[in-house]
Amino acid sequence: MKKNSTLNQTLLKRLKSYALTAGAIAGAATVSDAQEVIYTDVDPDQQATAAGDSIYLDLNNDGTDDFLFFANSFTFASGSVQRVFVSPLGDNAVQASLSGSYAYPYVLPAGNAIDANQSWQNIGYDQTMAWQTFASTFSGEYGNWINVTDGYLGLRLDLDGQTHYGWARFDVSAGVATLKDYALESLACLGIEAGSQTSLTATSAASVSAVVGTDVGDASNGTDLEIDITINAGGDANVSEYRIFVVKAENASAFDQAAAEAVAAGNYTAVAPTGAAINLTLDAAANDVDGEAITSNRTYRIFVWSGANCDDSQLNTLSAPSEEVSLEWPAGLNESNIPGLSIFANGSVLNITNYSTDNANKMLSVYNTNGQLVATETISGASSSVQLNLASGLYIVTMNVNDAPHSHKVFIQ
Ligand SMILES: [Ca+2]
Ligand SMILES: [Ca+2]
Ligand SMILES: [Ca+2]
Repeated sequence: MKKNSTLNQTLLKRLKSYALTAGAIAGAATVSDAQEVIYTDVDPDQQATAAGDSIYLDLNNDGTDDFLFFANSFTFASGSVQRVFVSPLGDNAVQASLSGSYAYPYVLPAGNAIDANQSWQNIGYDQTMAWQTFASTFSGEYGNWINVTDGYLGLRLDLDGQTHYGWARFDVSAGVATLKDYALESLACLGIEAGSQTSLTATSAASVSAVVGTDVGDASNGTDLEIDITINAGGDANVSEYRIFVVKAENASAFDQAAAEAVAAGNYTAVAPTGAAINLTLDAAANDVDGEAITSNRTYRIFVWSGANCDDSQLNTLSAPSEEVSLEWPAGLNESNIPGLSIFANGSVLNITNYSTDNANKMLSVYNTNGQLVATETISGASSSVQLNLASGLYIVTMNVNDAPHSHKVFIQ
């Protein structure tokens, strides 16, 4: 897509001050979230011809100037100097080489890449496009823009911390700079080709292909949860960071891309892409996406977010959810290995029936879901009833029967 606009009012006012003829003024296009090239034909072309002549370029047509071009040519008794400079304003930058304390903007041919992989300079003062000194004692020239027709200058625009790329087309000759047209890619971070009025294809961050969560411990924190992530066959294309989100199973159906973007740092686990499958257990302090500590006896689903190299949320992706993973406590809960044995709660009374009389006088242990021992009881006979003075909730009762551990979940009321 492309969009045409004319020079904005601010630029035109400045240019009029240099006795240039203003062209027709229409509504100037500004940067939006869309992916499009905003192209502006400078009509008529604008020139800086003599010492002090300036051209202010408002690359995104928002009323704030982004680059200053100026001629600085003069004569003296034994010669003359013809110079054209560019100053990127604010945090903007020009595609240029750096030599000592001088930056020399490149002359790009049509089609040349203008993107994050280039050399960008903002040295805080003038960058030399063209500098020619003609004198009886000395002649010299510096810069890439000496006698150039239809050269493209690569431009990088910072808009509220987001990076945009664009170009401007100039002729430079004999100390005269002529701005002909310019363009800016509206989608942050996406590069542009010199001279092009068509957007490049934006590449979303590759989504991972499979996520599995497994209960591997009984610490009742993040270390119980092992995460296995299968990377797509295409690898980590355009991924700068993965984020592992642990979502309560009951909330998983509502967890979408927008929700993922809003999860606070500290409530996910960040992993750098390496090209390899990812296998890790979470930290003990890991939280779910609601900011609650990961713990036992909860059921979760895991999502993996792929953050794009380009800092633009439109290019981030979110995986499908994992299957449900329940963090059981204790691991290996074994509720059925003793035929006939039954452990159940009736209100606050724990009933144990039909355990082996060979193992009478056994110690029975009661744990809360944090793994803390909260009660012990000695029981005997074929059946027992034990009054427990515990808060209402889920507990784990363990007992050895014929030297085999036996565990059972009970809900005490
Ligand atoms: Ca601007
Ligand atoms: Ca033009
Ligand atoms: Ca567990």
